Amino acid sequence: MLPYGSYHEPNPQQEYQGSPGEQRAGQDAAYSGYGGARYLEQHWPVGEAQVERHEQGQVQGQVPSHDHDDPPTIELGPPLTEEDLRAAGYQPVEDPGPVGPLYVVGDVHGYLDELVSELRRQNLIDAEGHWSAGRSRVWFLGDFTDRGPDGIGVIDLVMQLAAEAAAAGGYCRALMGNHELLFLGAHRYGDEPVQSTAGTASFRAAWLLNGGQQHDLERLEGHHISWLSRLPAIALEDGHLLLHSDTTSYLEYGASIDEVNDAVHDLLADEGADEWWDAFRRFTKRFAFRGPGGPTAAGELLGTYGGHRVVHGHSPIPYLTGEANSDSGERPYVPGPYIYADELAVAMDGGVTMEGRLLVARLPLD
Ligand SMILES: [Mn+2]
Repeated sequence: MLPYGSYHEPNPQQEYQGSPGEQRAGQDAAYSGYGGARYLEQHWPVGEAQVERHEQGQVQGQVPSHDHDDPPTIELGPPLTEEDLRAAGYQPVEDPGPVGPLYVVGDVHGYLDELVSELRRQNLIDAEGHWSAGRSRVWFLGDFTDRGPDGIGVIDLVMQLAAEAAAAGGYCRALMGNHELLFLGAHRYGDEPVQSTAGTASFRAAWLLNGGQQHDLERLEGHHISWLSRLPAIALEDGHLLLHSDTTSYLEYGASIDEVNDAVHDLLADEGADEWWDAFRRFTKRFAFRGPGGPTAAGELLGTYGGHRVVHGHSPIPYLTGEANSDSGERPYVPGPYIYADELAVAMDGGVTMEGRLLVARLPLD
């Protein structure tokens, strides 16, 4: 377990105490009603006022300390330089080398400034917006465009980071969300009628109804289309099954990760507007892991594709928890990723489009 086998644990996790609305209503604040769900505070860089916990469970000081003698301790977070490793008593490995920590990024939806801010906060990029995370591994969970102001800027940044991360020995990868299908569909099929249970529809009309930004479409270039069209729908990383949407519809495209990803690629390469539309509709479904059947649904995906926990975007946490329906008029309270479905599922869409927040989290969450 070199070199990430020993590090400071973040502060013991705070149980979610409920939104202000829930607290006022006197409801059981720690229980959401969705399969024992709870919030997990972000693994933000440790603030000075926070108490840090030694890995043996001893609480020490108010200020992060590096005075431990044993075992050697490495500061959380990338990048780890060779000096860091040597200082911690490890010999850097030339090749293939240890993999870096794993991060996931929730739905961005064109909110480029918020994305840059969160990546900076996690030390994944530098002040100039370049990859600074060494061998770290970053997965975006899809939905780059629509609703927010600069979808193409987001895609450009992720493509740039993908190249820079690869050069640094890490990676930055992305899943295909339903908005990628919608955006590509609006570009490729425009106003062409498609079969819809709700009557005649078109990709362009649906895209505009779902926050499509004309200036994004006008700036969409061939290299964006090639990159977007090849994004995988599912990935498995360190036991985490990464999906965009909280739906079991992936099962309709294959019984293995490769089958599903190949099926989606083939569909985008070869099929017509109706098949694209059908895929868009399936990957726009949500809330499969919520409620009494949620753990079973999550377990079905995990049993088929592997992993012990599903990590998804797509459904903003305030909708998932029902907080957004409380009509409080207040900004939704999203302290971090949302763990639910008997802890088989983690929601990562912090609802940046509804004044929530864009979430970047290091996995595993505990
Ligand atoms: Mn989505």
